[in-house]
Amino acid sequence: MFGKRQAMRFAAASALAGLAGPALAQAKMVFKASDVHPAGYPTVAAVEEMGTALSAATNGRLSVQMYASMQLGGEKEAIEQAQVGAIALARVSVGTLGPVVPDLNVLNLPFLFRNTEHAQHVLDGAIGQELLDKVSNSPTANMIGLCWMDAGARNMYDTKHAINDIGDLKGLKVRVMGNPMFVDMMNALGGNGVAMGYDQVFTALQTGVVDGAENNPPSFVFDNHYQVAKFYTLTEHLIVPEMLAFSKPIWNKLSKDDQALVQKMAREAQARERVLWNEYQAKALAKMQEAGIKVVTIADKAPFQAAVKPVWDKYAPQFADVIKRIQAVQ
Ligand code: GTR
Repeated sequence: MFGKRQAMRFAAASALAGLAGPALAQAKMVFKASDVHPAGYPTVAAVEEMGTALSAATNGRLSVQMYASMQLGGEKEAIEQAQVGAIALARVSVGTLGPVVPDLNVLNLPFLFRNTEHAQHVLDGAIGQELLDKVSNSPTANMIGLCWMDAGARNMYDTKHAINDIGDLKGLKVRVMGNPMFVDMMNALGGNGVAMGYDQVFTALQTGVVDGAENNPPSFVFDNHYQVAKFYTLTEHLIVPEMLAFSKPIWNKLSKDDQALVQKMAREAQARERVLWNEYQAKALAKMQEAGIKVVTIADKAPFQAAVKPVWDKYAPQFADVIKRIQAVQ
């Protein structure tokens, strides 16, 4: 048994050990990273390159181990693992993050951005930083918002028939990301929204559990959904960015210098991902042509925009100020 004095000494020593955090942080650390996409996908490649750069800058003390292709589960799992410190880096969609940090849901409003360039300008500016900070400062998220990653615009696809106008969505069961906003959106568009993790989408399309889904061309092609869904319609109803989030429990073990280094390299990864994204988007579209996917262009999106009005009525008022600022960005 400890005497009282020994116990006090023990407590003091423990406190000192706590203060010695930065010294301990000089230890070698391997940051586990999770991504639902396969090797070569822009987000995967950008985070791997970030790891190589970190390793070079620290003589191998800090590095990244990428677990791609949903090896560690879907995005909900990635968030949970980052929250408890089981992984360091979760590259996830803001669609999945919205329920965790509700301030982000402004970005999940359909037809919020005029186009992908508009979204980039918003995310590269003050609003983008504020929203990253909302994650870092959230008392419950337990993550640091490091940077954004582009994901282009999302379009409808299905196994049944071409969607030439909004009426063609009627009755289609369409998978959406796990966020009630998207179920409401799909229902407002005339389909039946089914929320589901990304890890289940391919099988659900293949077995007919759903008739369709919606995503950007690189996800549609490089996650193989195009092998089962042959109709792709350029509705561009959502421009939802992705985030590279860092586990707060692991972040708190890093020295201030290492935190600054990780942050700087994440910014570089954001820029790099954008370049890779443009290349991959072009590759995906070419592969769709080759595979004989029927790509439908929607000349007039007005009926789609009008249909999602109930979604705006329900979710937009709480974001009125930031929406005004977003719309003002050129
Ligand atoms: C992709 C995105 C993933 C995931 C997926 C989905 O475009 O890159 O992060 O969110 O969509 O639909 O769940």
